[in-house]
Amino acid sequence: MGAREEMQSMLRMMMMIRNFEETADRLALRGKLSGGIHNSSGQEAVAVGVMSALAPDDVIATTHRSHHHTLAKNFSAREVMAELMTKVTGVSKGRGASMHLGDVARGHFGGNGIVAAGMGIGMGAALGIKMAGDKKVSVGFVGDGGMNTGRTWEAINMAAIWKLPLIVVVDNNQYAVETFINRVTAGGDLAKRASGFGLPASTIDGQNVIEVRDAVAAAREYALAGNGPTFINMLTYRYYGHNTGEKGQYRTLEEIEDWRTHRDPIEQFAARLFKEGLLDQATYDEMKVSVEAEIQDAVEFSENSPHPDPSEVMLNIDSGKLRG
Ligand SMILES: Cc1ncc(C[n+]2csc(CCOP(=O)(O)OP(=O)(O)O)c2C)c(N)n1
Ligand SMILES: [Mg+2]
Repeated sequence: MGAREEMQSMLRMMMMIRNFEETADRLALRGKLSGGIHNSSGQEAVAVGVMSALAPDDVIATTHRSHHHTLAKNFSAREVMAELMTKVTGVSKGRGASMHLGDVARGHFGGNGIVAAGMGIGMGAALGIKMAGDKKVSVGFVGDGGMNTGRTWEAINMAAIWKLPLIVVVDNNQYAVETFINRVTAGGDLAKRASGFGLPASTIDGQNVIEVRDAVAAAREYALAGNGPTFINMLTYRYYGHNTGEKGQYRTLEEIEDWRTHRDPIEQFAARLFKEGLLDQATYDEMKVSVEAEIQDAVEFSENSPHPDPSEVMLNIDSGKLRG
């Protein structure tokens, strides 16, 4: 893929994620999904930047807010939307819904309703990779809220002493439900805290998709060379409430507007591509149209798909096949 094509595909993926999330949230409010969602709008550059630096075989383990990671890992809008509607055509055959979708066979070790549990799973996957002698890495996503929970640091400690190929990505949208991170973080500096475990640790602009991609690419090289884990705190922001319908009375409208206007990851990246001659208006307009069509198709596909047969509810799922 040439540079122009690669950049445009990263931009389009971020646009697709935004449209997907806003559409899914609206559907949830109209009672069309099985429950609500945790909308990742505003955090697209973290997901797309990370996945752009990974190889298809690399694995991820994520959180309750996982659609952006999942779509960026090349799961289709159709199968993610179908999963939100708990349909058999979904990523997890309609068993996982929004918070527990995943497919181990495709390197996705799942979303997780337990804050920071995905980090432990990501560390376990990294241990598995090391024991098998595979040349790949595991990314453990965790939110800022997960930074103040013990299991995160247990996992980081183990990854550090065993030099596991783990990249810890803090999808730091600065709020844990209604709690602003600075109010609950002793010492203030997460990267400094992580560096106490003896691993490279940094804080970067999570709204800059290229900065994210480059930081993860470096961490990946470091891990593949046998040096162990890296910790990257990515500063980002969520535009909507914690979950569907949550009103966000703990922050000001000005704060949200400021991020949307000055630090939107999609608009910043599009402006950069325009400036560098890698994008023209006609192409950008056409991307918006094709993204809208893709999401509308995903909704229609999902609405027309069946729910799993109730007789299969107690069966296990094994690499896409149902067995007793
Ligand atoms: C162990 C545990 N404690 C509390 C909760 C309730 N809870 C769900 S999401 C959340 C906040 C998570 O914040 P963060 O890690 O920053 O992720 P974000 O929602 O911002 O993506 C909390 C406290 C939970 N699901 N699991
Ligand atoms: Mg958060």
